[in-house]
Amino acid sequence: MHTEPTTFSAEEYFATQPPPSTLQHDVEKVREFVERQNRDGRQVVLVTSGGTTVPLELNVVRFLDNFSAGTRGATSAEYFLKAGYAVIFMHRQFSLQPFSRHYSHSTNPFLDFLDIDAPESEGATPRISVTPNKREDLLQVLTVYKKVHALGTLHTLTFVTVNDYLWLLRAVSQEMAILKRRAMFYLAAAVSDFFLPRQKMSEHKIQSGKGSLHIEMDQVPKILKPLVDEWTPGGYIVSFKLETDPNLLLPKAKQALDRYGHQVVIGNDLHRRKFEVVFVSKKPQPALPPGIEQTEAAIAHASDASNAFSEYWLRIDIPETPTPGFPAKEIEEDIVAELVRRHAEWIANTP
Ligand code: PAZ
Repeated sequence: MHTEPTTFSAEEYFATQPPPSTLQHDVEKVREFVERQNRDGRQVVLVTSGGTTVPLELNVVRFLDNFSAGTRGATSAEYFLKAGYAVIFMHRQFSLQPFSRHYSHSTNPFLDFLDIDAPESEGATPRISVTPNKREDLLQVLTVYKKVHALGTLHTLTFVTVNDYLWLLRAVSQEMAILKRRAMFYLAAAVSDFFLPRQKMSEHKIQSGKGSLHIEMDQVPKILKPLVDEWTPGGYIVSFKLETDPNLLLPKAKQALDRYGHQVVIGNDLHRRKFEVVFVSKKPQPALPPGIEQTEAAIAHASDASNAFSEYWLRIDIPETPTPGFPAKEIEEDIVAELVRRHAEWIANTP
């Protein structure tokens, strides 16, 4: 049976797609966290990280996935914590997380840096110690990790499907509205653009007997618009744009800013993302004195793309021999430093 694809508005989406079963519980925990950070006067950043899935069946065996290991989000979360922000880390289940990311099972397995020391006397229990050349790195990570735990400035949440992600994003951003300008949104997750509405999903595993598989997906609603306008109108919103064609990076970033009216788009090319990103934002247009009409020249000036947008390229050198788990320099350190500076300036200058 062929059914026409539907274009969902955000409202229609939430009216027709069911919330994840853990939503209520997750929101209560986020509320407690946000209220505590608000009382303590901290800036809070929501970091989204990892890719969303799109299940093809209700009893899900197969799904489409979006590319992202979670490196950008997990690394950035650490730098935000170091900068004094409280972090809500909303990530794809089992993707990289702050701190433990240094000991990923595939690139730096933790069992490889533990030694078994010979027991001091016969019958004594052998002790475990950290390999001497790994101690300094571990001590540094562990020290910050323990400090963050003692302060209670990191809260983690997980999603798997794009539906989980959308429901959580809406609920968390609504909770963060009380923070007003002190809330930042750092949307680094790779979110599917297409999905299969529940009503069109097969209940059981799709059978292969019919030959080739044809799936028509609907477009995921553009949620940046309600995020900016309704869910958290006071927040500082940074979205990411991933492209594989470098010629599309700037036009797509500018299009997103025009459409959604948020503060920054960070553009990154798939193959260059670890050492090069571009910050795109709208240039503030000079205010006209009261009573003076916009002249045609002023309007033309503002709508000329070269005057309307600012581009700031951030690049780092790539080390020739990176240390697993501990690269010499991470571009996220500079991304976060630049955003922390811009956020502070924006808070100071926005009435
Ligand atoms: O998680 P990762 O470090 O492997 O990749 C990060 C990224 C490329 C997914 C992120 O920087 C990004 O661009 N996120 C937005 C993707 C999008 O355009 O939907």
